[in-house]
Amino acid sequence: MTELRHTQWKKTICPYDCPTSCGLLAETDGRHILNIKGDPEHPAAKGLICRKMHRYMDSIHSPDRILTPLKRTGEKGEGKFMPITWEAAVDEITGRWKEILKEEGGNGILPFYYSGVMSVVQRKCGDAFFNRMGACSLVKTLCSSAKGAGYEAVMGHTGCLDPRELCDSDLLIVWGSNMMATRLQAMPALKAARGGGKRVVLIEACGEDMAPYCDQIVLIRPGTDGALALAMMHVLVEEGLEDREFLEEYGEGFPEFKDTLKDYTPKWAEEITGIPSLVIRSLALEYGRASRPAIILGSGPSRYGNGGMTVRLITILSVFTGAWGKPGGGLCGCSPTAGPYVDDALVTRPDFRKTPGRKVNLNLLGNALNGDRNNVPVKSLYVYGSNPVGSVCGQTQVIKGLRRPDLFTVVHERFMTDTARYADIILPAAFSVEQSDCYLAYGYCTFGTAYKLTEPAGQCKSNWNTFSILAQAMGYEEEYFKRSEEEMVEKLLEEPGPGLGHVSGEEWEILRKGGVISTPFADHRLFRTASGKIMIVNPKQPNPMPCYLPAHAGVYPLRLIAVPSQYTLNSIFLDREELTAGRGAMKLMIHPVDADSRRIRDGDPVIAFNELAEVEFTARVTELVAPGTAAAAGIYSMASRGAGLLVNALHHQRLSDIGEATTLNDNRIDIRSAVNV
Ligand SMILES: Nc1nc2c(c(=O)[nH]1)N[C@H]1C(S)=C(S)[C@@H](COP(=O)(O)OP(=O)(O)OC[C@H]3O[C@@H](n4cnc5c(=O)[nH]c(N)nc54)[C@H](O)[C@@H]3O)O[C@H]1N2
Ligand SMILES: Nc1nc2c(c(=O)[nH]1)N[C@H]1C(S)=C(S)[C@@H](COP(=O)(O)OP(=O)(O)OC[C@H]3O[C@@H](n4cnc5c(=O)[nH]c(N)nc54)[C@H](O)[C@@H]3O)O[C@H]1N2
Ligand code: SF4
Ligand SMILES: [Mo]
Repeated sequence: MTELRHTQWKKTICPYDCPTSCGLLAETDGRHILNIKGDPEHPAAKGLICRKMHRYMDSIHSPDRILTPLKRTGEKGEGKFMPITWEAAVDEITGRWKEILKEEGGNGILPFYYSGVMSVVQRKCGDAFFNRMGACSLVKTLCSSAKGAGYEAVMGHTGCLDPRELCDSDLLIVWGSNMMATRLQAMPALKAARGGGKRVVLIEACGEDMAPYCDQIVLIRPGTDGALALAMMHVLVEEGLEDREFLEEYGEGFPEFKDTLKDYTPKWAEEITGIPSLVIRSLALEYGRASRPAIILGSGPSRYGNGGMTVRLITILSVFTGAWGKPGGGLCGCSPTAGPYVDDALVTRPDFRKTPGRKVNLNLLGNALNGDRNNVPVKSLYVYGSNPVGSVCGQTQVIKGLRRPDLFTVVHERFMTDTARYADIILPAAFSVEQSDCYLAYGYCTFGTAYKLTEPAGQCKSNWNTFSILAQAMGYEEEYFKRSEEEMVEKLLEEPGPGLGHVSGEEWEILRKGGVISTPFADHRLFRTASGKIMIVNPKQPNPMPCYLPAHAGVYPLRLIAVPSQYTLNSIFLDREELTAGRGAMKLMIHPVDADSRRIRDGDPVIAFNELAEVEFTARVTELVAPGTAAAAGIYSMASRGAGLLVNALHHQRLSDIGEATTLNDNRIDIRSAVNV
């Protein structure tokens, strides 16, 4: 007789780095997660989840999961380890740190995390520990901080459109976002708009995934979107389609800015962007004649040396016809909420830091590990919620640093990632369903809590619990380190931020039990800047007058960009064979003109090269990538490619104009065929 298992469906939240933070329902018997589906009660996703998360339980119960602390027995990078106890691991880690602190002070120790888990407590709690230690202070700008800085330079803290408002838009411009991969839950709005006779225009450097869902595809030379935005505004002014009253009443510096626009003709922009001037003109006219146009802005165009300025210009374009404040009009894809939901400082505890600490930008990890003009190399690296070998620019420098025999590396991980292979000690990490937390969706006005559903597998521990025992071994006495993660979540809810100002008793009950609530959309005419006005000209910026800045230059002919894959999320989901098989080999998309001139055919092995490295790909020849562009989809694992380098070996360690952000789309390469080589 088979034993009947008593199971229940419980609410939880997807922990990954997506704008939606989808609600999930997990079927559990209290020990295992048996099934996953979308939570139809989630206010934004409404039950729609991506293919990656349908079988989340396969990742949670994967035979490849790391279940005990491990100590390295082979060479760094070789991937040979033996199990040890938590006690031995913690003794060794804190013993080494105490020595380093005595010899070098906190500047010898570098904490490193980014987007593995996108919650409040588990993601950010390490800041409190390393603030207390006085370790290096990590500048966390691996994703979209140039976009954030560019938007803020114009709109301050004004909330942009929540995608649920797009149902009212009368023209949709998808600008540098592969929504099929990264904003799936906003796709129904796009489809409904087209069904209702509205047009959807795509402005992309690589339109492979989105082309079937758009009426017009405008392929643009990477890093030149600022020129397009300026030329569109030139046409709007020429045709009297700008909303002068709105711009003069709510904007600062419009007359001066308008005077600069006369030079930015469509012909001028054609030279820079590769878009025919007639197309620029007709796009501007269509935009100017719409009453409630929405620009859905992705982060792609911001990951350049001119990325902050590009976003400033697109943001100014979004206010130019007075669309903001009309239902569905304006900009979507920046920050939609009307104020923080929780007080991050309760988790990160900046007050624990007694000395400022050496600032290390995580995009410059290679320099931090190898030393540069201003700094000696760090002595210890602690990585959690990140896989920098695959995700950070300058891969060969990162690996060179990680190979240093005198670098003491600890990686808190769930799987044997390319980074974990270089660790001296690996600590086993918990999955989201094995820990408690709160999550704010960065693309929607929603906030939620998710409580532990099962005990962590094996000896895995959450980030919070790991830092608690490390703190104890370091002798840190603060009450903070003695709290449980549930108590921390409770404290955040007890002292909410302004974004939770309107929450009803019923909604508090949802948050206390675990679930997601929706908060009111921002008032898009309440300009939350210092002056209360839109900063068309911003005297605090390095270039107060918005203008065209070129991206980083390079001697090689093709512009290399990174595009997301629908099968993976950065380097997450590499444990799932059905997803990695669906994604296929590491491919580089190029236009037929660039393929033909190099005698490369679709499916050929090719070598991409520049001054930094040579990396092997499979060519995908497509007219849906802009001529002169090479697009690499997704992050792969070196281990699965026979230790071959990844695309980020071709990326320079350079920062954006504002926001100190990654410029991973701003690199030049050439390609040669590897057939018969
Ligand atoms: N399936 C899946 N989902 C994801 C991710 C993933 O890897 N896979 N990543 C997650 C993360 S970390 C993030 S930050 C978000 C990102 O989500 P979004 O911010 O919406 O950005 P992406 O969809 O990554 O799309 C960037 C697009 O910019 C295009 N692009 C690059 N350079 C330029 C340019 O100069 N001009 C123009 N017009 N387009 C350009 C690229 O071709 C790409 O399609 O998605 C998240 N969701
Ligand atoms: N070539 C290329 N480079 C990119 C991108 C790209 O598209 N192409 N995307 C860029 C972007 S937008 C981003 S945001 C970054 C992301 O870069 P990273 O932050 O490095 O993200 P991932 O590569 O997904 O690695 C996250 C790791 O965290 C682990 N993890 C998950 N949950 C937990 C947890 O609770 N605790 C601990 N300790 N670990 C956990 C996962 O197993 C995974 O190995 O990469 C950037 N780099
Ligand atoms: S990975 Fe993104 S789209 Fe998929 S369920 Fe999670 S939040 Fe939603
Ligand atoms: Mo990101």
